Amino acid sequence: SQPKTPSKEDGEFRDYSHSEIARDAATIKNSVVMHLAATFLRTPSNIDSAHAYLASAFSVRDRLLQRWNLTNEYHDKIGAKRVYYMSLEFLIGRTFDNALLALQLRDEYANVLGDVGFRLEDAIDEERDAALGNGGLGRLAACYVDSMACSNYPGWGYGLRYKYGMFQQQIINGYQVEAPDCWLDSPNPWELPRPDIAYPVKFYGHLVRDPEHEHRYKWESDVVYDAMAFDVPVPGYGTNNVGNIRLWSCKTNTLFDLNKFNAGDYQGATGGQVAAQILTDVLYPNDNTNEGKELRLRQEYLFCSATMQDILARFKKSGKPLSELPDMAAIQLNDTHPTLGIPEMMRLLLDEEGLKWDEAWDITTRTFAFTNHTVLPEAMEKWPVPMLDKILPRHMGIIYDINLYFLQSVEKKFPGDRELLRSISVIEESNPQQVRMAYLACVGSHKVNGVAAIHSDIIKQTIFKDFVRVQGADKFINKTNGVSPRRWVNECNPDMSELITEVVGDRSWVNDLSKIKVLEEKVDDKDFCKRWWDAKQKNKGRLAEYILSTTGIKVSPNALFDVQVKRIHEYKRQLMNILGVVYRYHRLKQMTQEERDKELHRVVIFAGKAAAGYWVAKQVIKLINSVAEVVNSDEEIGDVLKVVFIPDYSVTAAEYIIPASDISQHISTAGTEASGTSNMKFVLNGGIILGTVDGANIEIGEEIGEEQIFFFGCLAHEVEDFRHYLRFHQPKPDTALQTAFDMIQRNTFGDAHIFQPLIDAVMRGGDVYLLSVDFPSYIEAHKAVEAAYRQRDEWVTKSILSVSRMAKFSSDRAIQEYAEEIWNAEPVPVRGSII
Ligand code: B1N
Repeated sequence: SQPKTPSKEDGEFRDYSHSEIARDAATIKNSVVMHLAATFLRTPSNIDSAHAYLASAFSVRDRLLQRWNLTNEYHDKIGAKRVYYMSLEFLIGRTFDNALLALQLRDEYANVLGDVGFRLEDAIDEERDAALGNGGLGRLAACYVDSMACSNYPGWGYGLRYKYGMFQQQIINGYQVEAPDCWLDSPNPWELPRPDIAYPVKFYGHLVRDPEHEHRYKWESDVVYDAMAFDVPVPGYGTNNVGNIRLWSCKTNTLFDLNKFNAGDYQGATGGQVAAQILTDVLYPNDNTNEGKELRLRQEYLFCSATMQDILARFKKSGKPLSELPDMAAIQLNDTHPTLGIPEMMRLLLDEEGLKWDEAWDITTRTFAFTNHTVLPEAMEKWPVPMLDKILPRHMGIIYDINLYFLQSVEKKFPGDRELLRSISVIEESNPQQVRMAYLACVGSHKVNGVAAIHSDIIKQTIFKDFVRVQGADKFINKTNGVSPRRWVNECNPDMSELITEVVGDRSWVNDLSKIKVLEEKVDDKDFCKRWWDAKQKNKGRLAEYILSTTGIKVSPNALFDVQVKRIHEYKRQLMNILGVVYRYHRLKQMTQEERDKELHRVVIFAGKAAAGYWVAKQVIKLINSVAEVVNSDEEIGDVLKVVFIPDYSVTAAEYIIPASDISQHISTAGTEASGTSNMKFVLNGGIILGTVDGANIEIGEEIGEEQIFFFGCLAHEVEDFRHYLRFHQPKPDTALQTAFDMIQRNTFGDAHIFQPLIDAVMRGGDVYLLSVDFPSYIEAHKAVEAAYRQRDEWVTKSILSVSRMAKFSSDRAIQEYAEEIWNAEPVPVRGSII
């Protein structure tokens, strides 16, 4: 049966506005002063900007937590169906400014801070990023909980509270050096510890079979950790609803061994604590790679077990029978990392609740859905059977049974097809055997989706090909990614947002991006176009200052800003970009000064982290910095070409960089970038894309029109043939690519031998990412960009038209599609007259 959806008519809405904390200046000032004194032992005459930030943040937090309470009480009361977004990563960034805008209290807090002698901007700058994610996948999770809150879905994120987030990147002598991200060193106003909400999580041990029940076991183990909840409120913009991200942290107090301490064994006394704590200490810094480390498996299980116990506990409070769980809860798996949630749910239903296998399996598969985010083979999660069997013996048994029943159903449908059984099995028959987590996630879910149209097609033709045959094509759908217009336009680009607001008539576009369509009417308005251009120039000025302060390099905002910022990965081809820069430098050097003076000035901006163990990616960073050093100090070149590597890319850095781009590069080998999400952010901020026919670039092109985007390179369906050819033949680099290689090999950028492996990967390693194939069209595309940028009026037209046609790429649209087609969940606004 479906949950009853409340409606205005049946009077089930309750108005909570009477309990809202007052919003007047005096009340706000009082609360800030109160926190200064009572939370931080400071007086208004004895503060620094760190405490100005902290006291105002705690004051804002009070308001959020009050709404948080009301939201959840209301959802419980009306029995709303809940959505749980399970992700090992939430790349949240800062919260203060976001919360001020959501609550529409920014001016009020700016005034209060002004009264005590501080600028709001400086207070905002005191906040550390919550960087509990690597890149696109983690940031997507953060945008999705933002959209769920803003669109009034009763949705929660579930994740881990890493003590150390994404590492800090330093650049020393041109090389990346990693330092720990101690983001919890100062108080974090944006989390609420919940010591009363904690669950035991077991590891290792042995099983005792229940003789009475076929699928019921008792799992006995001495290794039990406690996962404790921390709640992170997610402000909904212009709504009373506040969402939540519940993050688990390993509790260690109970693991102190007093007997060992009393016997003088001090290290032994805390050994258990150390072993437990390390579980939630660090985020694995891998993006699109699977390291296969045992600690990671234990992290994943701690996360899944605590989350399943919490979801079941909340459901059971409703008093409904377990068979109704799928009507009350939808669980979305953000890639395979939380897949152990499936066997863990089965274990709880079988062993703890005493359900029969078929009932438990029906409940589980109707509750779970799975999003795949990559087709790169090196990213596919597989766990060795012996490792799983040792750490999670019960789950290994459940996975075997899931697979057994699944394969029996396959055999029934396709009798005697042993090759099919081998290829579709959840267990890979390698030595040792491995559990294929993507297959387990697929078998245990009722829907599987990719993250852009091309990607969803590719997974149906590759990793899930057999599943489409066996389970039907309807199970496999597309949900193109989206980004939050709150953070990625309204917050990061205030000047452009003012212009949009002026044209729309109000700020409602922030929650309904379809409204920006009207911008299109302004393309012929000369004055408006000028102000649009000026807003971009102002953002470029702001970025120029940021570049100066982070790198010491002076760049001119009058140059074309050409940006590639994302994780460093071979498939994303930062190498192709820097080789293009080398070729450009060569051409400039061949020119007379007179010829050079006529060239378009350009600043090429890179930023991004490499996984700590990814050697090739780290060499690419070194090459970029080496080229930058030579080019930037070449007096003949001056401002005609500058190359910048901004260290320590982060959500906050992105908020400076993205609004300031003229063009941005999204140049993955066709078929390798599942979607990309920064491509959407750049265009939404008036930038133009130079990109391959890959991921969401394709749909962006469809929406904004091909005149607004610079495509180049081979197509996804051509890649296999090129790769096959290059396995047996040396690439034939065109003269441009050869020129770039030669310049490097002549030691122009320092000792060439350190870069030789990068050249060898193209020339001797089969050129897997097809640099030699795409380089000529890449150079041509750059020429087209340059010609277009010189026509300023037409450029601004492209920019405005693009933005006006980007509504599809709001994460609100994505969340609505998930809710309607996968979760069967509805918005439940907490009513009131607060806003
Ligand atoms: O997920 C993003 C996409 O926009 C990107 O195209 C895609 O590359 C990214 C293992 C990943 N896919 N897989 C990962 C992250 C961490 C990890 O440990 C894989 N990240 C993506 C959002 O859909």
